[in-house]
Amino acid sequence: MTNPRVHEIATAMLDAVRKVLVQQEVTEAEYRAGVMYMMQVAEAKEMGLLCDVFLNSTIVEIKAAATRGSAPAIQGPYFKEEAPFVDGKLKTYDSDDHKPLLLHGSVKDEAGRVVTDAVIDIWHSTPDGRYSGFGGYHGDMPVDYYRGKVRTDAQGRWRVQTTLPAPYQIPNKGPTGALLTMMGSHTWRPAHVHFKVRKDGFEALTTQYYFEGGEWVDSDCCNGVKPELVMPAAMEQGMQAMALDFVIEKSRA
Ligand code: MBD
Ligand code: FE
Repeated sequence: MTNPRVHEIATAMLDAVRKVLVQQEVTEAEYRAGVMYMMQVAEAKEMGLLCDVFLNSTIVEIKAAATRGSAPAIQGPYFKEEAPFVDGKLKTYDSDDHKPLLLHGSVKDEAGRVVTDAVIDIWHSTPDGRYSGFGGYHGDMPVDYYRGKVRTDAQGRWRVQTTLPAPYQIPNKGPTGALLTMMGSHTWRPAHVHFKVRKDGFEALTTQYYFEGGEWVDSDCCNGVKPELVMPAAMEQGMQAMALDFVIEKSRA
């Protein structure tokens, strides 16, 4: 069955790729190497990573241009829908060498009205740059570590304690890291915390925040940093803290 949207986008993408093949006079050997590369990406289970490293920021730009809510950011490949609700604290390993991080704030709509019962997914890497629930390079951390869901209260406020994430390196033994390196890029992302804010009747907000002065903030290999997403260091109750007031917009039906 014809799907008009897929037809239009897939045709346009193929036209764009063909144009490059012709322009660069790509040889049969180069073409075969490229096909092999894509097979290696699939084999390494890095299709999601590869796409998000190079293309997620463009999708975010499209979305950002149309939103009246908080700045969206790249989701990346490590979101897990099945992350559990948590009571004020994400599960982390005591054996990890880490510093506490307090995250809190509010959720409001475009008119400044409090949004109660919004669900916020929060996820980030371990201090050594791994995500739970993915296996392989990331180890066998259960999916309830370093991620969780919280709800906004009757005042639209939310709060969770966790540990400070560190810069994240794209697995540099894998094909995505290899391509970045061949393209002259490093393979690092600045330390960041991911958020997804959802409430029935509202557009989902997917974003992430960075730490001012953090390593790689000025040269994220995923092009995911915008000034609005870089938070100054703040201390609260003896902990590093980030205060984030999210604005979500009503669904455009
Ligand atoms: C990440 O942790 C991430 O957030 C993105 C966008 C890509 C790769 C790794
Ligand atoms: Fe990430």
